[in-house]
Amino acid sequence: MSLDRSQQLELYSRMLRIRRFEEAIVAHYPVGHLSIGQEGAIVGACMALRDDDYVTGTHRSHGHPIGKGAAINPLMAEIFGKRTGICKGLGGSMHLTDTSLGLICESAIVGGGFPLATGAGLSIQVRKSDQVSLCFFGDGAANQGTFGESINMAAIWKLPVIYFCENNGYAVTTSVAASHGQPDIARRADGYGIPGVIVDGQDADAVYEVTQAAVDRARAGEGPTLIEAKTYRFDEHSNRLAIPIRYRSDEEIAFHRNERDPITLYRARLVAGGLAAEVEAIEAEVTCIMADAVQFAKDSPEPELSDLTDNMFSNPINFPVTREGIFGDA
Ligand SMILES: Cc1ncc(C[n+]2csc(CCOP(=O)(O)OP(=O)(O)O)c2C)c(N)n1
Ligand SMILES: [Mg+2]
Repeated sequence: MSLDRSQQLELYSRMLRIRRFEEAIVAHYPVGHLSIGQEGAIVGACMALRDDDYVTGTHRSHGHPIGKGAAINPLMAEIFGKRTGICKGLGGSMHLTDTSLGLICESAIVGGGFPLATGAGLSIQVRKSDQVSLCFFGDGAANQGTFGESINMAAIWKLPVIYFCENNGYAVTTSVAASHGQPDIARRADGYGIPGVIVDGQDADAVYEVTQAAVDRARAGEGPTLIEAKTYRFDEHSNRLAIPIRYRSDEEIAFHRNERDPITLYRARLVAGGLAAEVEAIEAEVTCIMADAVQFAKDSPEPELSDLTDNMFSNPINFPVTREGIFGDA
């Protein structure tokens, strides 16, 4: 099943929102791990999901909520650490999420999303709901023990989970070639008796199609699928992180930026399909959305000190919290 034209335009808009959001961060509040270069994989996958489907994410956390269609202002304010942020300014760049859209969390613990997404899948099965749960993870996370433990359980219980690897070729400075016995993570699916699919992560339509097939399978009660989108991180592992070693060549980076940019490739496809005017309108709109979001974030108030102990599942802290520290006198 393919996306119709209006869905393709929405897909383009969401990819562009991720790119412009992160460019705004670099310009105004340079923190975090950027998804630039990986937008095709993220949004292609999210377009196969309903609003009430669950998603877990990673430390590279800006793309997933935007890919699922979250409002931009609260996400930007969160980056700026403001009270109007989606996590009230207390989560920050690695925990951007929007629970109103089924985003359970973005986990900065590498491999931490597997059990959470699997648990959400179990919850769906117990409640006899027809939702699905999608777990974004990186190639580095695939070598955590939680990968095998979670996927095996989902396989034997036929949980409605899609394990979606954004394989960008590196875990910080460690290449897939240096850390995986065989480089195709999706081939591991065979060991759990579930389908494994490799897809070009820079082709958002192709990503959508394989994810939609996995979602249909999960909703039909046939269990999990492991998808591996081959993608590429254009920027450094983390914004402003100075990496003292050369672990990839300038030629490699230039090739991906110039020849394999998922947004450029998708734009060309839409324009060739006669949608140039619509594409330009989206580009103008996204520029305005980001300018508004940055202004909103700048104008928003800082959190109050008392916010520190609010919004907890239980709040055992019964002493005054002061600027001098939680054990202060006042
Ligand atoms: C359990 C754990 N170990 C180590 C780290 C430090 N760390 C943060 S990101 C990262 C690399 C993750 O690589 P990958 O899963 O490929 O995701 P990518 O950064 O490429 O998106 C590491 C080792 C961590 N956050 N959690
Ligand atoms: Mg990686």
